[in-house]
Amino acid sequence: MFETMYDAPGVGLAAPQVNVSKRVFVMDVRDDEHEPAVVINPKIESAEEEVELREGCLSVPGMVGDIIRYKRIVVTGLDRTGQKIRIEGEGLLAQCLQHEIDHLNGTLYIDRAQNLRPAISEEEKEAAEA
Ligand code: GNR
Ligand code: NI
Repeated sequence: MFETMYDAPGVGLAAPQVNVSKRVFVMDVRDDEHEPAVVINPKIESAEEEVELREGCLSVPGMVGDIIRYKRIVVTGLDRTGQKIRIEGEGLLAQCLQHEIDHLNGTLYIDRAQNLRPAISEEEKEAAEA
């Protein structure tokens, strides 16, 4: 399967997805504000405001669904050197943090998502509209 997160079109990857039973994940939302991060033993300190978001998962290829997530969250944990870190974020960052922490707890978005459906690629969408 994947050897690094960049082998797949993902923004995050949790250890259990690659058969490592440890509470650790990597994340790179690929925007200008946020550096890639390794987070060990993450803990959600606070979370606020629920929103329904479209979500997919590398462990459930080709599907998407709608799931209720918190809009903003604060997560603490350790970085790859064992230093304490605190990540505060919203948008895709907040969604990804919740998704990866779910993986560590054995939960997949499909356990809670509504309207689970095949993901349609941009090419397929264009073809359908043509
Ligand atoms: O690549 C991924 N995209 C994504 C999009 C919306 C919400 C969560 C994610 S995480 C996912 C990669 C993955 O499955 N990580 O566990
Ligand atoms: Ni996932």
